[in-house]
Amino acid sequence: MTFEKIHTVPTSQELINKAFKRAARAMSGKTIDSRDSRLRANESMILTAANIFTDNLSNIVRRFPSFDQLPKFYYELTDILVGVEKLKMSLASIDWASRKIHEVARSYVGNVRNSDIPEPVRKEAFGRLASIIKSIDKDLLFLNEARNILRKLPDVKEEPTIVIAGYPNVGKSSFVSKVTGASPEIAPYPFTTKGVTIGHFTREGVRYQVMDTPGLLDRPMSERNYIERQAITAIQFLDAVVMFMIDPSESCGYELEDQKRLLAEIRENFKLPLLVVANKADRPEFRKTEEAELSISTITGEGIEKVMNRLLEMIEEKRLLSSAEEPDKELTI
Ligand SMILES: Nc1nc2c(ncn2[C@@H]2O[C@H](COP(=O)(O)OP(=O)(O)O)[C@@H](O)[C@H]2O)c(=O)[nH]1
Ligand SMILES: [Mg+2]
Repeated sequence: MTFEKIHTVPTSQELINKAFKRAARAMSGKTIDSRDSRLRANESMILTAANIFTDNLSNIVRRFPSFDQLPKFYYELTDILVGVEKLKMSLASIDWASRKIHEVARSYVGNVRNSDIPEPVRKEAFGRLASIIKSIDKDLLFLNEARNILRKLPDVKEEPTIVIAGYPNVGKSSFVSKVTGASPEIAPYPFTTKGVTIGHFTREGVRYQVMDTPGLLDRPMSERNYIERQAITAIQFLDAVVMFMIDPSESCGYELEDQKRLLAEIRENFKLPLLVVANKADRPEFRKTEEAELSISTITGEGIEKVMNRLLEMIEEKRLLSSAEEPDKELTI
């Protein structure tokens, strides 16, 4: 996943300890028996410390993805969760510090060469290097927090996706298992306690993704806070269609009227193609409703093939449409 290779970002104090320890160690065992060897020893301590700093700093920057190249879904989530501009600014500070360290080290190496007693010059150099690192303390802390948040983002592939919506217990999970075979993985998703369930299936060589979003698309929008709505908004940046599942038998525990209201809400606010499917056709209380285009039973399997064909058709139609126009980035719920 995009964010998994971001390692823990060290604090400024950790960086300082590491660099100066290594600089001291580089000197141990060296015989210092002349002015020349003393100069060289101090010079190389400065260079060793500076190299440790710049290596570590450029590794931090390199391991963050370049945000403008992120898939829209991840870009949106990153922006909601930590702020893309703030990330860019902190990474720019790290870059700046790295260049500054290089510059300062070079100039002090010159000073050491021209000095009679090199130790105080080297100590001054270490002081300057340490204060550059301390000046980016907040950026390092922020990047580490960001890293801890971003690495928990779900592993959502850039594959055509079917997002399942509908009240709890209507049969969403049963549907995902039925069409994706093996037990789907559960990926953590921000602002949900249950994460999202993601399964895959392949048709004619194309891999598709089926996503169930417990806690997100299974209750009225009015029950959500701003940040949850943003998390829902990000879903719309996937290459996805929505299957809204209703349970006309009401054995899910929610009245059909409530289910219809949620459907209307999602239809109104969610700018993705939507297919309404009635589940539990095997139950005696099942009755057809005009909202549902198709009926299925995830237990007997009836109707599922038809639903899948229709969903794939919708994905294809969406693809043809969106190649004509770019989706609106300002979508909100
Ligand atoms: N009779 C019947 N029960 C179903 C069907 N699909 C799901 N169920 C049952 O409905 C309950 C909730 O299913 P689940 O897939 O967990 O619903 P979710 O909460 O929407 O994910 C479970 O007890 C399922 O066995 C169906 O087509 N027919
Ligand atoms: Mg479920």
